[in-house]
Amino acid sequence: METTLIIFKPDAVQRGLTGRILTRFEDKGLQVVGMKLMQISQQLAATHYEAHKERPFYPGLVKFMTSSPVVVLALRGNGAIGIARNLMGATFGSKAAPGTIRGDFGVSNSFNLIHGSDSPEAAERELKLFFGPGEVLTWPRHGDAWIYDMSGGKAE
Ligand code: 3AN
Repeated sequence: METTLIIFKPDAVQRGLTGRILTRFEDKGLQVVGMKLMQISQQLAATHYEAHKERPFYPGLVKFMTSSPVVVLALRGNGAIGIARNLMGATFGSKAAPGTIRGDFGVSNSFNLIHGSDSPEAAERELKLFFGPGEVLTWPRHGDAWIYDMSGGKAE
């Protein structure tokens, strides 16, 4: 099982899309194992986006991400990182395919609604940045027996 870090960015929260975007992930079968509303500090944004520090869009990105509350989630499932990225769609709203979150809910390139970890290493690092000890839970989900084929002894 993988766990990925998802952020509903300020535009998603301000536009009242939190519930509709969360539903996409729940409908797919990913399990919510962490969730909170928070305001990202300058320092946290700088750490989270340190790989983009030299990019021209970096100052605007940090300003945007710290401008208003976000919802952060830890989502768990088999292949959760790739599944979440596919549900999100391409980085730019103008290019993202219909049926994806970015493709269906936005047209902007910089206000692109959502962040999702792009690798297991990134997920591990980002989950630690946004969730403290005890904030990501392991809980048995009633429906798992019908979301996964468990007949072989593991989730398929
Ligand atoms: P993704 O979020 O699809 O993984 P990345 O990792 O390439 O995209 O970029 C991280 C974030 O930086 C994006 N979510 C987006 O908000 C922002 N970003 C990337 N490229 C640009 C750009 N050319 N102009 C404005 N913002 C950008």
